Amino acid sequence: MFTVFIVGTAGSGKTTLVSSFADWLEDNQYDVAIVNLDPAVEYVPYIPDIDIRDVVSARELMRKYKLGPNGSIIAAIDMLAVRAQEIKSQIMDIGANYVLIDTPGQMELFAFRSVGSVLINRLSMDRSAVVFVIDATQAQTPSGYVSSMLLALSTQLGLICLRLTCLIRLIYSTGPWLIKYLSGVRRRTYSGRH
Ligand SMILES: Nc1nc2c(ncn2[C@@H]2O[C@H](COP(=O)(O)OP(=O)(O)OP(=O)(O)O)[C@@H](O)[C@H]2O)c(=O)[nH]1
Ligand SMILES: [Mg+2]
Repeated sequence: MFTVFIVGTAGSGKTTLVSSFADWLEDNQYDVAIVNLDPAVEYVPYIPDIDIRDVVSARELMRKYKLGPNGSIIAAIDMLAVRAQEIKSQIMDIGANYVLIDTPGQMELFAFRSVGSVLINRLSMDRSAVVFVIDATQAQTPSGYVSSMLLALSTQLGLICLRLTCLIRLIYSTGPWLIKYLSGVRRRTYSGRH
């Protein structure tokens, strides 16, 4: 089982990539499951096999604890991290070869807070990858490109035992390229960083 976490800044194209990559995998006879880890999303263009909104809703947390939109997502992810084993068991029960995991665009979760990496590390199977999506329009200027790469680097620093790549979104049909990259990801054999 291969878990692929799709992370990136708000609106960079994570959900679209999950959807189009899942379609491509299915069209090419790969077994795929989708997990939505965004507790605040209203609409997704795919049918998730596991949807975190069934466990915790950011909207409900906003009402209950009088939080703002960002605070409620952070609170929701904190709650999910505690229940990560339960979610991992559900993922394992599906038994798909590829599990694509859509994440919220609040990058502080993965770049600056430990909970993001804790959640990713707890949900990772024997083979895992994190794909960092960068909005192409953000990367058009040198300063935009460098700051996006630094954000990707700061995300990578918090992740143990996972490889991370950066993908600049330009086209929808990234399937062949992505599967080639993923096939090069080694099995996890030790608990150090690489
Ligand atoms: N032209 C173009 N538009 C894209 C591409 N990927 C996504 N979009 C558009 O960009 C917008 C945001 O895409 P999403 O996939 O929702 O982005 P996201 O990163 O999941 O957003 P959040 O979950 O809110 O952080 C949508 O209108 C998409 O149709 C792409 O590769 N090319
Ligand atoms: Mg999204």
